[in-house]
Amino acid sequence: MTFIYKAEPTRGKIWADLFAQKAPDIDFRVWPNIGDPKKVRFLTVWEPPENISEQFPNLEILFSIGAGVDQINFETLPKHLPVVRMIEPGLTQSMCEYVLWAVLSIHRDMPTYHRQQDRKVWKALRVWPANKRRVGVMGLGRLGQVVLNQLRLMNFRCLGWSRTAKQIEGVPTFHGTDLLGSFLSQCDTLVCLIPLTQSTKGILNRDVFSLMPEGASLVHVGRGEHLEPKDLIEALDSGRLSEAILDVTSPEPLPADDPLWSHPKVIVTPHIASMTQPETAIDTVLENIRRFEQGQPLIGLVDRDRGY
Ligand code: OXD
Repeated sequence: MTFIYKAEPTRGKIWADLFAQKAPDIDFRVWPNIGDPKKVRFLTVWEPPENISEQFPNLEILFSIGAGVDQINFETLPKHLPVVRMIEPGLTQSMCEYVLWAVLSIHRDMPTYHRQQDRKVWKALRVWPANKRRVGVMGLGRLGQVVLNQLRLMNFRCLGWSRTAKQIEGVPTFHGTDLLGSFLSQCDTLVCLIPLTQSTKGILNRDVFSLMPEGASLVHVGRGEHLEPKDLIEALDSGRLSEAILDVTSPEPLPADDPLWSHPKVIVTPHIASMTQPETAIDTVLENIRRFEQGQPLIGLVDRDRGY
């Protein structure tokens, strides 16, 4: 049985070594070296190849190499084909690190100190305790929940919002469009971790910013298409928002002439908040193959109607 990897090639080599150690019976191949396409049962991709069903008539699972699946057009896939998004500890840990860094940077005024340093200004601001800051996480899937738990350990006042109702111990949660306003009005820092779907495209817009407290900040680790960049710039320029840390943009890479690059209140990073770690992800992938063979539910199985 063949497993094809079609994503970042350097990490493909690491995956190949891990498969050789942990699952030597699986014929692991890195795209475009696919061997006999009829033997391909598992395919892991960032972007899927065209004509999947014609090319791989015996494909049994399509894995996304990342947590998101918005890069996959479900219309082009056979209806019966299970699509699985990546849920693995290494990716979760890297997302936690990034969000903690971003929230702490904003909380401890690092963007202001960087601007002061540019002007050689030595000026101390009042240090506030973390429990005076409210951090709201939008998106309460696996990543959102773990991030919230870590933020709580740092003593931030945490709250969460999701499309459908979710309970998280010790965290007030809100759901649906009706409660979005109450949630936003309590977010000194808003962390966007929702999946990109038709209904969340452009959700980070003027209306949302106007519902947040004056001077609030944004940490965006979802997808570039969630954000209306002009609305963000307007909110930052008017002082409605104070800072934005963006790990995702539309398009990516962000073009050299995009005003976000040089906006003094924006920090841009090149979509590195979280990354699948082959060393830990291999176990989830092999566990899913085992579950598939035994007819058990797959970890991270995508609900195509929901879009994630
Ligand atoms: C992912 C990502 O989906 O890196 O994992 O954005």
